[in-house]
Amino acid sequence: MDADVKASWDIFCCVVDNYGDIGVTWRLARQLVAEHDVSVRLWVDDLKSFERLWPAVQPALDSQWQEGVEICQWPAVWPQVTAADVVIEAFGCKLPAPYREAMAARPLPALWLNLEYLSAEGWVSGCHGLPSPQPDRLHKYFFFPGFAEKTGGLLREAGLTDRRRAFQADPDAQRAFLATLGVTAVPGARLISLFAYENASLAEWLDVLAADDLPSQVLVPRGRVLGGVQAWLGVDELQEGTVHQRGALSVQVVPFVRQDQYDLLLWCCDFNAVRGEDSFVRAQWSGRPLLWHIYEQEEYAHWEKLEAFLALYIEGASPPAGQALTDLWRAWNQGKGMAQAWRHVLAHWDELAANAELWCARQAAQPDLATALVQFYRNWI
Ligand code: TRH
Repeated sequence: MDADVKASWDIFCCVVDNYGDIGVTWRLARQLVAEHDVSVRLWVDDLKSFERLWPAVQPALDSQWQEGVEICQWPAVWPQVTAADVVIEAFGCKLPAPYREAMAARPLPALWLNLEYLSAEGWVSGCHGLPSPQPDRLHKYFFFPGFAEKTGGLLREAGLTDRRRAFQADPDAQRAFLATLGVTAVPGARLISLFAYENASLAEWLDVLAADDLPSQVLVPRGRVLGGVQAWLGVDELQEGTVHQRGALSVQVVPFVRQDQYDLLLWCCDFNAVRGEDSFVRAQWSGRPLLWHIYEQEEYAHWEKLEAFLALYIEGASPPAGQALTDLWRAWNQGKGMAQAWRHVLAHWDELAANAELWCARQAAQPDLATALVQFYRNWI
């Protein structure tokens, strides 16, 4: 290949539900363009969901440029397009048959990567990078993000940790950002962000926060957990900007912000409740303790993922602190036992905060996912 010609990448994203599929693929697309000098086309079947995370996106357009990425509406009838050098089929979405033919028809067939969901389970290291034989002359491989050395790693933009630390050391920058959300931090309060699915444990957690000696301030981005928060507060419809006080707890709904601004929210908070895949990873990069509401799967398959991650995550903590966090995550995902679990977490707060920073540093020492993908392609050609 001519060294002056940029490699072309096509990323295919089918939005199954919520924002994780588009959240991950958009983050990856942006990073490939910004840091790896490749040209990227992102095919998305639901631009309305995309617009939530990136309001500059115009859902009515078939094709548009954002952040140097060509964004294309995944059309019902596939047009004739040239296949890219590297094709990412995100989360097993099915490539259009004519596009597959175009991939095979290239002089050098395209490299086809199935980017899988994130899991900390041990088998991931063994499956990462394995070929998936195809009937035509196409080369397809499984590409697994992950936390261990022999996986594809995590999405992490260059300089992320430094930027995050600088922001966390700058109270003015934090104050200014929170003000854009209509938030004034309560002095001395634990600042908590709450992004979750509907959760049966929510009321118990809010009860214990309200009854605590220390004040807590919970910020709730607009989303699925809102119904539970409204029910707990006894309010019909929560308005952004209104602060609701119950005992030691103040609750405020905040807007669902652009993806890069959500990072700033996570960085401002002392504790982040997150969900799915992408917010879960971003909370880890915040260097602060987190609570994961895992995406529920059939036959309780998510439970092994939860336990596998926890086992790795608490490795650097003392057994009692690790157990406290484990109990909290189990309670949150099982719908019971939050009050006691939260009290135990509070008793180990400083250690869990240190562990969060340690974990972040350990993960940041590994190659990031975009770099690993580029390297995989270089090794393959
Ligand atoms: O939205 P999620 O629950 O997404 C998913 C999908 O449901 C997917 O099908 C499933 O398989 C996967 O979870 C495990 O959670 P996630 O992955 O955290 O995606 C949320 C995205 O929204 C993430 O990119 C961060 C972004 N976001 C913002 O941009 N602004 C905000 O204010 C908030 C709260 C989130």
